[in-house]
Amino acid sequence: MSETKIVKTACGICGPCCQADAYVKDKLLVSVEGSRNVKGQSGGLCAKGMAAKQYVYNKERLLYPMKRAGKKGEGKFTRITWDEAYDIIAENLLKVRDTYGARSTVFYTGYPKWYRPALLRLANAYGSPNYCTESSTCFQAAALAWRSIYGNHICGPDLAHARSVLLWSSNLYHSNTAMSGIYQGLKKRGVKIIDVDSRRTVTANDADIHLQPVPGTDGALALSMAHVIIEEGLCDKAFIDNYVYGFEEYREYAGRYTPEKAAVITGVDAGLIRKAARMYAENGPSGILFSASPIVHHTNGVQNYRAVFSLPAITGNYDVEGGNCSMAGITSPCNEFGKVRRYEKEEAIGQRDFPVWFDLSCDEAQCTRLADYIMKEEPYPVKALFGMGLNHRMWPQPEYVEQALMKLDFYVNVELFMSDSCKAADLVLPACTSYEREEVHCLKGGRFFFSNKAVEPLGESENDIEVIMEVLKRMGLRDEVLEKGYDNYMQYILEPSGLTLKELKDSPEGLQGRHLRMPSFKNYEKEAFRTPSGKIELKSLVLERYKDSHGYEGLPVYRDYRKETAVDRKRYPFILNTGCRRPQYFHSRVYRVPWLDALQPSPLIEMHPLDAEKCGLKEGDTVIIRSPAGAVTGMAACNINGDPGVVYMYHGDGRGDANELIDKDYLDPISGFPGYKSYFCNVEKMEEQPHEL
Ligand SMILES: Nc1nc2c(c(=O)[nH]1)N[C@H]1C(S)=C(S)[C@@H](COP(=O)(O)OP(=O)(O)OC[C@H]3O[C@@H](n4cnc5c(=O)[nH]c(N)nc54)[C@H](O)[C@@H]3O)O[C@H]1N2
Ligand SMILES: Nc1nc2c(c(=O)[nH]1)N[C@H]1C(S)=C(S)[C@@H](COP(=O)(O)OP(=O)(O)OC[C@H]3O[C@@H](n4cnc5c(=O)[nH]c(N)nc54)[C@H](O)[C@@H]3O)O[C@H]1N2
Ligand code: SF4
Ligand SMILES: [Mo]
Repeated sequence: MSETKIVKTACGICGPCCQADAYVKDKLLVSVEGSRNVKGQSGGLCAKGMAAKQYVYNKERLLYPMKRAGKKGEGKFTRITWDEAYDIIAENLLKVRDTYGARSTVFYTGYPKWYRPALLRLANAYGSPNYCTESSTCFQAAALAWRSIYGNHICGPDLAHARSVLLWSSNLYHSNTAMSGIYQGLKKRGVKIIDVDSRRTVTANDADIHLQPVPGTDGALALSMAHVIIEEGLCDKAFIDNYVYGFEEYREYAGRYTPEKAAVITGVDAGLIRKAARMYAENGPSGILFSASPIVHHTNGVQNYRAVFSLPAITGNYDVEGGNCSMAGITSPCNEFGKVRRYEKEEAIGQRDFPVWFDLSCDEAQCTRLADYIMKEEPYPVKALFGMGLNHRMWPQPEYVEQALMKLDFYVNVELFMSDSCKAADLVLPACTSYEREEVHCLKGGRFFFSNKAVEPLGESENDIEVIMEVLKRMGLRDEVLEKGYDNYMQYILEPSGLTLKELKDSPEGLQGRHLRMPSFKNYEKEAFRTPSGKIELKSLVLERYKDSHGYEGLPVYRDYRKETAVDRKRYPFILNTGCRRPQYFHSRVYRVPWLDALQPSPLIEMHPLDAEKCGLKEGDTVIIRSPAGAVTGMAACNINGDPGVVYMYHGDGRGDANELIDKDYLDPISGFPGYKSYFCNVEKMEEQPHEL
């Protein structure tokens, strides 16, 4: 019997990576807890993190490389060696490149973020413009909305100095454990909080003002706030005169959205809209805390967020202390993200459909329509897919995506688990968790942290970046960073900070980077905005380029999906909002974890009690939910969190997949993001086995 040792490591179950202490005995992980005294971390882990043991030692973990043995999709595999696996990959990917050209191979990753720059390097070395990620449905549309106005990377709020915070919209207690602590700090400091959320949440409960719009009507709400600010003379006239382009047309357009009109569209009381607008404009400096997803998961998502992001421009809350700033806090330079550019010499998939995505330099291709591109061979044949953490259930109509995956000449998925998406693959390769690898983390405030390997990788599972490095080598491709091995890769990340890997490894609590970048404000006084006009564009000249070809508008125009979608509302009376985060789940990945799965017996269909009564339902009933795209079963959960007329359901659950209800063509025409949060449905009690499921 050996002693229990504590290893300083990290939980990577949801991505941001909380520092964790792993208790290891006889080479096995026996328990985990959050590292104490870490800045910005409460000390505890969340429910998912606490279930780490069942995640690492899950019975669905992939342990060996495996090759398809049966028909595509049948799920039959035989074990092979890594050597054989690499040979198969090199042979197939080189064959596709020779026959169809490099662009016919897509390099794709799902939500996992930590190995992304290495995967991009591999795609570049191969010569494919098609480096794609799950960000074709997450964050990038918000970033695009911001960039179309200000021309730079999306700016977060300077929370340390803000007097008001406009939280539009994020349920921090459920989706961002680390931020929820900071949010509590704001409250203690007496910062005024306006939360815009279509439901009454724990986060909304702490706000001074809660605006509760009908999902997807946020653009109208933001325009009416702008209307109040302009009408009441609360805007920053000097800032607008000097730095803003298109203000007159914007003013005229926002003028049409009186709070009374917005109240009809959004369901928010006109008086409350006025109060919120005054608080944001008068109790400054004010920062907008935004989210990666709920506002842009609508068919008018980009324009709705553009309306929200226009507010700093008219109030001067841009790049000032306490506002939304290009650099609000201390950072340390590192080479982890954003230092490699995507290969752009060839047309990427998505480029014809969503040109602004590419003009505003999203460093990845837009792949929401990937299944269509594969099935229809448009704009050119896509024949191979090198996937890492690919989960087809994250997309609308997943069964169609699955069919497309099976049409490929060659599809490999590097995964932790034998997921449904692996079953469609020709080859599956086992990755390891954060507890089984070493990693350098760049943290907020210019800090770095080294997470140790707590236990040896299970079976023959491997660190994803080492897999990428070997694939590069086997294809005879060159990349100056990937060629030099994993230790060198970690040193490369650290290089700009002035730290060495050795000293970081020797500092279990982490280290402050030696080269720090200090906050800087009002950068616009020194350099022009990186927009076509050189100013902040309330009327976007980039969007206007595509007015005739794609119908894009330069102003943040509000369009109402309830009027514009051709759906029989008598048949589908409810708005369907899928994917609001639940604290115990993380997309598709932890349903297989018994402790977490036990918290919810089947997919919940959340409805207002008044709607449930109308449908003759009660809490706990087994129900069938239908949309024009499909039908799934679940369990009715009646609560007053949302308003009547809206049904909420989480996604990623193979037992009842919300994405089977979303039409694959129901997309925002600017960003390509699916309208996950405003489609249409009805709900019925399930009396007997449905025939058409
Ligand atoms: N209906 C609906 N659909 C949605 C959303 C919604 O709100 N509603 N949200 C969208 C958004 S915002 C996002 S971000 C996407 C997320 O969508 P996904 O990419 O599906 O996210 P996950 O299920 O977390 O992760 C994908 C896979 O990565 C694997 N994985 C985890 N860690 C590693 C690792 O270190 N290495 C490797 N190789 N694999 C790993 C997991 O086992 C999992 O199978 O879903 C989108 N889909
Ligand atoms: N536990 C857990 N945490 C997660 C994730 C997870 O799957 N599980 N996923 C991660 C990922 S990939 C992402 S993108 C983030 C997202 O994190 P959040 O931004 O917090 O995402 P949501 O919970 O989907 O939406 C936030 C709030 O927006 C409200 N909402 C929904 N639709 C609308 C709308 O149209 N208008 C307005 N005003 N409000 C609306 C919902 O009621 C919800 O309370 O979470 C991350 N964190
Ligand atoms: S928030 Fe939870 S799941 Fe995510 S890294 Fe931290 S402990 Fe792990
Ligand atoms: Mo996301």
